[in-house]
Amino acid sequence: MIIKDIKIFVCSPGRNFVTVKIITDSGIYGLGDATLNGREMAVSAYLEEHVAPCLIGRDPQAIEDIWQYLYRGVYWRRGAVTMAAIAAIDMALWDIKGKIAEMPVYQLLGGRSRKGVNLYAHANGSDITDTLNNAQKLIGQGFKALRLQSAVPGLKVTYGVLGDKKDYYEQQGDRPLPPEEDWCTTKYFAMVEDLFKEARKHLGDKVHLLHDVHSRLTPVESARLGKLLEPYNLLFLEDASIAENQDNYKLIRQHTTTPLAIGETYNTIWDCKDLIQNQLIDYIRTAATHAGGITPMRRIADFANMFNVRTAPHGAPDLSPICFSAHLHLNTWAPNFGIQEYVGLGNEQMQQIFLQDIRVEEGMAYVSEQPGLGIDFNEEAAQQYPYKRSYLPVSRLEDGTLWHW
Ligand code: EZ4
Ligand code: CO
Repeated sequence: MIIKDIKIFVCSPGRNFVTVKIITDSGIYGLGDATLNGREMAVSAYLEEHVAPCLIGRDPQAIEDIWQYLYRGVYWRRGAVTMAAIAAIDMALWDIKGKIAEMPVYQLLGGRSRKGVNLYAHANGSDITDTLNNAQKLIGQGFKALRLQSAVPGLKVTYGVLGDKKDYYEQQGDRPLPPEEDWCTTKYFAMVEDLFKEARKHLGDKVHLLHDVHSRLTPVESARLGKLLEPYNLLFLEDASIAENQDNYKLIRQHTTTPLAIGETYNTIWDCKDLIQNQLIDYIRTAATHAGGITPMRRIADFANMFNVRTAPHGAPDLSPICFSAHLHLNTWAPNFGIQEYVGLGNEQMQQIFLQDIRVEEGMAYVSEQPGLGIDFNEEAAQQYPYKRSYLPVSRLEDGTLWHW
């Protein structure tokens, strides 16, 4: 069997997705997600111009060799664009291997470790009451873990609080440019403790609560936040501070027992290495699409397992349902899986394009039992929603200083 063709699709059913289809001479094909929010066309060009020509004629079953060929072989290692491209190829090859073996991918990884995949859903609100009302609705739907985000009084917009925007940072008009948001740590601290105090009062002790700081705090501020939130027993505090300097987390860790999670932007195991081996975090949040695919996600999970770190893959709306499927296979297998972020299975247009049979019940997701990843891609439907340029926002302090988004 050889790789006969590789097609790259960029479609925009409400937001942009980059999808790879690897077609073999046997007729079996595989699908992968290469979406890099706000930089979609860079990955698409990388795949089209630099990756696809090298893979035509190769054995699609040599997943490991192809991964090494695209990573080690290229000299220019790592980086978001490169790793998203490798990720999509890797996912598509696992999909193909599963179809050849007539097994779902989780079986190829080592089989089932649990009956289903625990999810956490997002409860966002324009104020604390609104957030808690939304949380109650999700609890009513059966969710047992919730990420709480609430608008910060005095700021124009707050990360994670969508208002009427259903697709997060969807298309920004005819001449899109990155929206500008503002940030003030003092105003945030005035809100955030009350959010969790009220949450425990109204939602009780049983529900798992999580919170995403989106890297807005300095390490010492994160340490203070972790201490402040200890009484409310979070499942984890996500992206409290940036960890380009992984030592930042030593400072945070010294001061708080609130469990820490990070990793949604990480591209390789090297980005996680110090955090994991020094046991500075509790959950590693790498995504298959941004960390190079299923092959390295498996290595990160095994490495993390040695240091009591559990996996909690990123599950934002800019990861396509193909990535979500890949995560369900990884999560069904990984002995140290923790929890999966979940924002639904996509809008109506997405459900016409990405065809899958994932079941979500009582706050758990159940992986497809179809061979491979168990997801299909409707090319005709995708063509109806062509790419539209779109950007993530940038964030500034109130004096205009550019800040972490
Ligand atoms: O801002 O995926 O936990 N989820 C997140 C996301 C990220 C987006 C960036 O593209 O932090 O919403
Ligand atoms: Co996040």
